[in-house]
Amino acid sequence: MTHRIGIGPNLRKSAFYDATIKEGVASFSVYNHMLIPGHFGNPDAEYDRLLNSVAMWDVAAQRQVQLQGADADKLVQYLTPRNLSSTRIGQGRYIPLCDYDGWLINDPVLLKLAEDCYWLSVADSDIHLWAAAIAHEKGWHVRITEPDVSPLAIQGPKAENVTAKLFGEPVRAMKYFGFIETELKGIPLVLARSGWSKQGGFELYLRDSTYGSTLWNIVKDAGSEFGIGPGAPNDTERLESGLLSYGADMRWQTHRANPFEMGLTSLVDIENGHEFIGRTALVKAQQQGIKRKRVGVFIDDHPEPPGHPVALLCDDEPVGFVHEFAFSKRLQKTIGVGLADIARQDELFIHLNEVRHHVRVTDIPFI
Ligand code: THG
Repeated sequence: MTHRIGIGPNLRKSAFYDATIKEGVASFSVYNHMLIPGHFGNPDAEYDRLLNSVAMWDVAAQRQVQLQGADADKLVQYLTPRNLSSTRIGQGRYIPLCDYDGWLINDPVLLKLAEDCYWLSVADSDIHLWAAAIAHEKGWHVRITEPDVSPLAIQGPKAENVTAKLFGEPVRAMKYFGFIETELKGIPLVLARSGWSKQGGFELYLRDSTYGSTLWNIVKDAGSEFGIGPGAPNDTERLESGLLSYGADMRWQTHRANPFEMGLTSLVDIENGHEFIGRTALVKAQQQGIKRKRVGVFIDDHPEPPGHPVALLCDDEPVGFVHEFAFSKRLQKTIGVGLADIARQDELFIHLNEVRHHVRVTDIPFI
């Protein structure tokens, strides 16, 4: 079944759009109202490339929400349950964001660029509106913008070689989630050791979208001796590695979850008492006991993924969801992630196209 989606002005184009078209992008998805490549025609080869050599991904749809001003630090700390007091300039942090009821609304990477300037590298929800409203209502001095910043990811075991060839040997010593403001042949960038895979790599945050194709080609040329090729955030690898995907694994509109349920308890700092949105609700949730848990699942047979969450059933009663699944080549099994009632994890099933598939719960990460 093939459908076509019209590309109109509501779908923003990435700075790397022209470059990915030239590379033969075969499918797009939509993330933060922007087109994001899904794959380039050979998902199997793209998975192998990520695991064995190096891939380059247009992740410009990971938009930056910039908080700038004298109260930027106050705002960012109020937005997240994670205590940020020890965060230094040049350090990235993975931070959950919750609403007032404790439900996750995003899980960005935070970059501290200056004492009064932060970027939230957001997942797929409109955090700029949320942050701006809160700042305004609080009367805090902080300006919220979406700057012209477009991340390009280099991921895989040879990503370090490519990045060292481009920026010099010292990048090999960069810490995980550390970043620097730099340039490449006059192109302004932030270079970070990060990315949405567990195969290692870097993200180049391009700071001027007019250089999109130029930067793409520079990375492609430097990477050719290491076998670089185009790719995209890889759902199979992320399931194997247990990385969270806001929008897939939880989404405020359709399937809410709190950070305890999603396995982010270590990022919720209730003990040291900083004030943050959702605190009261999370304290209460913790006192009442957490009843659901993020789980890995093995699914019998090799069903076709439906592209949306499916109910997990126990004695024909819904006891949770499977949010996403895929066939893992490394495990030779269909694996997935979901959220399930802690007390009901035996004899589970899902129904797909009127076929019943047995589901077995396991720990994540798979690999
Ligand atoms: N990089 C950048 N921005 C992003 C993402 C990214 N924005 C959207 C999305 N990804 C945000 N979500 C995540 C989810 C997981 C991770 C990063 C961003 C991640 N998690 C590691 C893990 O779970 O093992 C490390 C978490 C930690 O340090 O505690 O990397 O990928 N720029």
